[in-house]
Amino acid sequence: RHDPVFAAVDLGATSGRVITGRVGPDELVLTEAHRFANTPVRLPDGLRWDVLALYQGILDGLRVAARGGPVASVGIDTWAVDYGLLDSDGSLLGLPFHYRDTRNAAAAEEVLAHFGAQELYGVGGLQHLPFNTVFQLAAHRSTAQWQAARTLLLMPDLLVYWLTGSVGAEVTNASTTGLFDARSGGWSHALIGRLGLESSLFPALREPGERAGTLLPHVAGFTGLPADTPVTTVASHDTASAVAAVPATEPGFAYVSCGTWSLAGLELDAPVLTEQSRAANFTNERGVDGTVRYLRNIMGMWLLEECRRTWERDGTSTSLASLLADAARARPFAAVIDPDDPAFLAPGDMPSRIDAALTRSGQRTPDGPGGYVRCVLESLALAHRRTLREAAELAGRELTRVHLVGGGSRNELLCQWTADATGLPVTAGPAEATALGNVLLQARAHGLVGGLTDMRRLVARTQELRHYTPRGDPGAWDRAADLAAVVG
Ligand code: LFR
Repeated sequence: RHDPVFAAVDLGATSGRVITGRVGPDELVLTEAHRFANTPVRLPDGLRWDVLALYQGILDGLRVAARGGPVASVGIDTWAVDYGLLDSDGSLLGLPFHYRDTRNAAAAEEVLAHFGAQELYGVGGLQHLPFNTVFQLAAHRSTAQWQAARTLLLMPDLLVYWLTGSVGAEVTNASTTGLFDARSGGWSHALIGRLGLESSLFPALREPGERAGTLLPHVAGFTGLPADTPVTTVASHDTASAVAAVPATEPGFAYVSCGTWSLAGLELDAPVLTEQSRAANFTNERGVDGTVRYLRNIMGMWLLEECRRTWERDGTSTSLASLLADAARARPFAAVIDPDDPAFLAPGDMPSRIDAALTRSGQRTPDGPGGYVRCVLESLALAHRRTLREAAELAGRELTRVHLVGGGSRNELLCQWTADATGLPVTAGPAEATALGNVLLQARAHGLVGGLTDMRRLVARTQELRHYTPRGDPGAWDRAADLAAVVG
């Protein structure tokens, strides 16, 4: 008898995957069934997600998974904040906007002019990011689509709806909208009303572990999965899934979930909604089992990936391995940027924007790709340090270790420099934390694992982790941190 297999659908900003995970008392093995590109499309009215291509990629992936043997259940996670609107027939109205669409900045300003940042923070407890759903809705409201909209579904909920016909709002992702009450763990109908939105747009909440539904007949037919295959609600916000799979075995840990974004912070029992926390721009997103993901979004590997996209376009494409080797040889602390400069948010030529930021702050621009990569990675390590120290202070915690999970954990320079900059030991891995979290939440719903502690122990026992201890000259990082504070 084999241990059961779960299918995790994990959509990221640049690609989507269907991964199967086999779970047993001492087993946690992932296999990639299918990977497909996620290519946003710029239309005259904005940057959109090609949600039909994503959905077809999911169906194709589930078909591959089904050929491999029985699948006990399916779970979906994606990035946060973005949504589709359904009309009264349940049809999708237009293509969901991409959170990097530039229309949001003005809308955010408008909302803040009417509702103080304090009021919003006091309820939702979110870091101010121009793409928080609450701001996107303000931009959307002037459209014809809006008039017809009856239901708002966040990306994973929309895909679950297409697979099952069942409508709901998963809590970890709902907590990124700005319309969710960080204290009560429910929609804030008071705030929704104050903003002039209809409460009926927002479906009933679902907790990770609940069964969302079973496959619609045509989905079962296409994929070859039995029609009674359950779609299980997981922590549908990818970051929440990743945090659930942090292989921490002791308290006092901090985490950095590092992919397109670096999400750096702590797991808490209750939100921190103080004025200091708001001013420091920390978010209180919902984690599994009512935990709070107290963290800050840092721009992350986006900066590096967007540099590489620019170089590729210009025909100077180089492998990641050789770029990292060049970065390792480049001069330390030659240039520091604030990764969270809003100028870096939109897609486009990243090296030029880094040049502009460096010139503005009176620094010299790098003279080759290795220099840019070094600048980005050192700046990210400094941002990890700043963020984790502030989080610990605001939450009144002592930190003993940093767990760096996600694709960025494969980047040895970033891991070592995060250890050096923070002065804390770094445990790196698993790179597939999000998919593991997705699989584990399904396995738990099927009675195969216990609570968070249990899930994390299983990850720690079964996944390959690397350990980094701080080395080098701490004074050099202190001086670089002083410089970063000035350029930020
Ligand atoms: C990471 C992530 C972040 C969220 C950003 C935009 O993939 O989900 O947590 O802030 O994407 O949705």
